[in-house]
Amino acid sequence: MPSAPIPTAPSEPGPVPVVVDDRHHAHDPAYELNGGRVLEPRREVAARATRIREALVAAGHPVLEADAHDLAPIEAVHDPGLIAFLREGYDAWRAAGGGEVMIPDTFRSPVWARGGRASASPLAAPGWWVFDTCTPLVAGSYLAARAAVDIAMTGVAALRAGHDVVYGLTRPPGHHAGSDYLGGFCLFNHAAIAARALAADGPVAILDLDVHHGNGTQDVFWRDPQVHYVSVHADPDHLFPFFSGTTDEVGEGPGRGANRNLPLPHGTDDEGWLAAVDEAIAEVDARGASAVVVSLGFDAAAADPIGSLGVSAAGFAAAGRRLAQLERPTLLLQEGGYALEHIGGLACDVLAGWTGR
Ligand code: SP5
Ligand code: ZN
Repeated sequence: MPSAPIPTAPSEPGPVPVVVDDRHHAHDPAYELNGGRVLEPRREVAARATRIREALVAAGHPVLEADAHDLAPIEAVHDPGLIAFLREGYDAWRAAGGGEVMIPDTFRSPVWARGGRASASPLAAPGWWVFDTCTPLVAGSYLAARAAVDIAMTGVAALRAGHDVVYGLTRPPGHHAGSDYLGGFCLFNHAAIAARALAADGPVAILDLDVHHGNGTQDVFWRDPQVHYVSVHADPDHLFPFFSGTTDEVGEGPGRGANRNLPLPHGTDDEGWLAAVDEAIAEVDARGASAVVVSLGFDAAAADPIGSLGVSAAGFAAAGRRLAQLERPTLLLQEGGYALEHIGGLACDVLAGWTGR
């Protein structure tokens, strides 16, 4: 544990609404291709959300069902072609002879002339839109992706209605998805969608605590000064997404200076992680965000099977306390976290830290 004094409790401790939507169960591919191997079952499973929900309910937090939203907030972030691919690509792939689980076998590459050209073949579509083999798609993936966005947008509405903090139990995760690509277990980027919606009311910060760099969120707001992206993650020299997440990535044009990456060495524990979280929070505070979206992954935990850092339960509780100290309306959105026996407890720890219990 760090030697910093424990912050004072926020003014209104109490239960935190947890927004849920059971349609996430529709995204349940049998396997993924990970490290050149068939991984069955996958890491990113429905039980993740079930475990977190059960733990939060047991801790006394009330459940709020997500309201349906139209496509407008999704279209404010994602390319129409990507949306159409998620909605229709699987059926077209199957009709063209593709297998039960849609995983690309041919990827476009930026070194091809003009970045390659789109093919008319439905068998090529996943290789155009998806950047890895760990994000298999099935018939229900679109429904689940829409449900996660409904959760995030219901959270936005709850903040506007006056809640100071809301927990959106979004699954699948979103922060690796960019405007016109998806991957890293992520379909629609619900944190980016919520942040863009909130940006209509004033400047927004996205604080990304998932162990992986949120390359998709960074890309969405790369040139956007209205949404400040700050990420604490494992150094991409040793962890996915490998090709993004270094300190020299600061945004461009009007967005220059509104992107901040804080990569950490392999094995960083509570002390180093919380020091980076403090730095991230100080930067969010200094830029004067009127609302904060937290991309909340639990894969920085020492127990996580695919993470590389060593954060403890006490570390997550301390992060919750520090987030509350920002005293900004805050939407917590679930990203990663794969240690099924631990993630429910970690969610409770973050909220216990927030509410000072
Ligand atoms: C949202 C989120 O946490 N996405 C993470 C996606 C990680 N996908 C890549 C996993 C590659 C892991 N290979 C591991 C071999 C380990 N033993
Ligand atoms: Zn992650």
